[in-house]
Amino acid sequence: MNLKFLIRAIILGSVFYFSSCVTQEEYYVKHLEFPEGITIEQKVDMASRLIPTPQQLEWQEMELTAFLHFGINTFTGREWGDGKEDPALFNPTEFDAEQWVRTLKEAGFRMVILTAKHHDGFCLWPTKTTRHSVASSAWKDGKGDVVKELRNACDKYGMKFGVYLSPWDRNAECYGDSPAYNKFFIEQLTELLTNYGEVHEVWFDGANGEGPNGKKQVYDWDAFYSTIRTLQPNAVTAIMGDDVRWVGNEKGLGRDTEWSATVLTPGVYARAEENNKALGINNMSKDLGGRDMLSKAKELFWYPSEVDVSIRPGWFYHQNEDSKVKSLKHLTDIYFQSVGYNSVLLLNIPPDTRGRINDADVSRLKEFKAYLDEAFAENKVVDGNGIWKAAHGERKEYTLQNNSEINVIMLQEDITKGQRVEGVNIDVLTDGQWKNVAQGTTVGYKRMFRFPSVKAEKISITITDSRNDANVCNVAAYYARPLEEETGNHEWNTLPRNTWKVVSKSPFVVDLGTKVSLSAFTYAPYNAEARPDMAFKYSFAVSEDGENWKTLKKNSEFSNIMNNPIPQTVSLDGAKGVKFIRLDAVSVNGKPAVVNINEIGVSVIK
Ligand code: FUL
Repeated sequence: MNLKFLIRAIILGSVFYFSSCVTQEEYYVKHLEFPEGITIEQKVDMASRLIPTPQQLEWQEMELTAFLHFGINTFTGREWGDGKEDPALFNPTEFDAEQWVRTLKEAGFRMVILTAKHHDGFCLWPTKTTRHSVASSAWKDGKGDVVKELRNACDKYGMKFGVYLSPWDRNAECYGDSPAYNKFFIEQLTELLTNYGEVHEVWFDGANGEGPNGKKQVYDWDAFYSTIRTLQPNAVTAIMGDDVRWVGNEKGLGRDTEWSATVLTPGVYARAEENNKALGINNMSKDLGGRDMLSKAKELFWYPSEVDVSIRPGWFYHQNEDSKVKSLKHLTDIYFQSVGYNSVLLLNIPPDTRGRINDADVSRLKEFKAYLDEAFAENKVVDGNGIWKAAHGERKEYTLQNNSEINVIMLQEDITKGQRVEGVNIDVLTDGQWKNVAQGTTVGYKRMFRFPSVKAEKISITITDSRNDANVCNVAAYYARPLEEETGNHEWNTLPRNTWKVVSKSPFVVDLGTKVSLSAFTYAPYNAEARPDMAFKYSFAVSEDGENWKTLKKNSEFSNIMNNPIPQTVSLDGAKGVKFIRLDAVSVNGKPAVVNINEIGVSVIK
């Protein structure tokens, strides 16, 4: 690197030197700006020396973290409350935060993040800022504090603790009056970050709406961030934060090419929109750090991915989802596609109306832990954990224990020296022949490759592409017992569609062909994929003759459907003698939604 660039880099960000007797390497911590006019090779060289902060590193090493969605929605059966709920509804009958933390600790989780306030504005601690909190609930005669009990349980079990505080607040009177609400929000944040010991992660999502005054709230992210930095300097800030990036979906799917050194500008920076638009990227983009991206980018961030997903279809507890807890196979697939894809897994386990983690989730977590313990009990590579400084194209052989059968290979880079591997090839020596079992791109903190089981004597790793010499610090091989998918009955339509006729597309009217009583209807976006034209706000009506309609749901919403496009079942009262159903829906952008017959289901009372 020439002197001009070095001086510039020192001015623009923190730069570290790691000296050895031979060379001096210079590192950029968390962020760097590319000087104008430099070549792609110079950019790649700089990118290879971008490293995490100590907090980001500690966070990455946790691997397994847990979300706890708990609040007023637990008691109303909703996913997004509208803020008009009566606080008296919050009344867990056997609240036990120690049971949460013990369960999660035993399952291998290292941190819990609690929804201290979700979009409905109900606070799980007795805040001074609003009466819409546990203090106005029946629980413990209004003297309870969920945040405090969880904090104490975390201390008891040695668990790290984080908070989710929703900026979007559908209860606060001042929401929409931007300066007033920002002040209110900072007061809430200050209470949480002052009165509950050390906080390791602060999680803000970006949801934003209008307040009662009809105005859109403008958040003061800078002020929120300086509050965090002052009160909890060691906390990482997630999603609408600049330490931890949302992976881009709520399905538990990481990317097989996952750059922690990424060109995506965190959404909290004022320049984010302009920068990301110029690159044509967002959180969902496939490539966030490859050479193509580097060539166009002006700056680079250490902004690693967090995969947030719920163990159940919804984020909050709903009794009718007790039978829909994700299967062990599904959970382990998520594990390999998150932790195994250079991400941290943030798995949501929502406590139930008793205020305990439900037995269905507890037993699944036990199976999950037992499975991982078994799979990772024995590393079959004999000599894999020294540092291998691998030059571009370099190949190295590793010996396996005698008679090894393997189907997982784990690679790790020493990310304190940057993320560098861009291409890797994995071969195994089986029956005296080398056979290719996996090829990949990025490695990062951890990358696991799965392939059909093979008996092998050796494995070989070739770093086919890298940004400067890669620092591979672990090569391991395991046998993870293959799992079969359970066949569950998750049917949400009980009336065969062959009798149905679509009468109108917008609003969407169906003649069911027969007169029935309905207990519920379901909207299930095709392929569980989000589309801009899918339904969001809706009214639902039923009719016997297709002319006289009874509206059963008015101004309702399929909450969070854009982020989590799974089937949403809506219970109905008084739907007897129904031959026609009408869904009058608009999409997120306010235009009439496009609904397909296969996306609608009904539950018929027999
Ligand atoms: C989303 C929210 O809207 C969901 O309800 C949930 O909290 C998820 C983790 O983040 O943005």
